[in-house]
Amino acid sequence: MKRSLGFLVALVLALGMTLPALAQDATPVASPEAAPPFVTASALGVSEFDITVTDDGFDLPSSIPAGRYLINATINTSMPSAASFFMIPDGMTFADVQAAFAAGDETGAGLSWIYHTTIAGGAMGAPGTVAQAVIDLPPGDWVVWADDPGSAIPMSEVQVTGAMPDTLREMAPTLTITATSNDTGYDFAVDGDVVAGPQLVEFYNKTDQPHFVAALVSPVPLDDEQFMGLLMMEEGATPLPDSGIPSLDEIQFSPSGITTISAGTKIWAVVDFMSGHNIITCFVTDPNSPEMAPHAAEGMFEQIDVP
Ligand SMILES: [Cu+2]
Repeated sequence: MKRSLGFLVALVLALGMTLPALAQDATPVASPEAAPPFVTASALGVSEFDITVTDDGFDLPSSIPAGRYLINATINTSMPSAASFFMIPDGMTFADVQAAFAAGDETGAGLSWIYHTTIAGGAMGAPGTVAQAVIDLPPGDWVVWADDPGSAIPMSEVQVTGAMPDTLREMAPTLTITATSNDTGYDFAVDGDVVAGPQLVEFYNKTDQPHFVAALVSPVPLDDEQFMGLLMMEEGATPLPDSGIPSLDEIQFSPSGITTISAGTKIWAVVDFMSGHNIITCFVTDPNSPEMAPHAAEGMFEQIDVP
């Protein structure tokens, strides 16, 4: 069991923190038809800016006034991807950040600063879609990246200028997901009804570590023990017939979800849920766990049946 978990951790570190990377080996998800954006800046009462993501980089303004923004991220990459923001920590430069990721330290030691800097998050989605999220950008030097340490997409530097407005427009999400702490690690609390298709989801990180929300869809309902069994399974292994656990290639990894955000942060993301037996989870490594376990292995997952 230990060996399997170790394997999963190694896999997650090798492929990065987010599921779009894992999705390359999973059942392909049908490309959604290009749909009009689900929310508009005028309806939300916030400013907006556009980002285009390709395999070659991010196209966006190099300087942005501080504030709460709707970001419209056109995903023109070959794989599901994201455009997400984190602040360059004090004492580091953009070049230092690039060097830290390029070093690809498998222990994660060279990236420990990412646990302490402000991660505002961003929008993620499938190629050919416009991913949307509302984020807060206080002033500072920021990096836009694919929310994935293993991504080959070059990061960009963005200056956020001025000061945050005194008042920020309230959002009206139909679903709230809260990251919480408990004795064994982290968990999700889900408030509201999840529907198939796009919806505005508030994600509030009320813990002391960064988290994301990834959605997996299983062909059969899984209880907590079965999901843990799935997590521990070695790649290519066949689940025992009476375990009720599907094989990994029967699990669909949704290209839609919520990017990583730092402790204390809120984001409002348009999440396009697939119907079926969803499990939301987070694979960010817990550096305080003895085996560098991902939060999922500490119980950070929640079953949601979407009609
Ligand atoms: Cu997490």
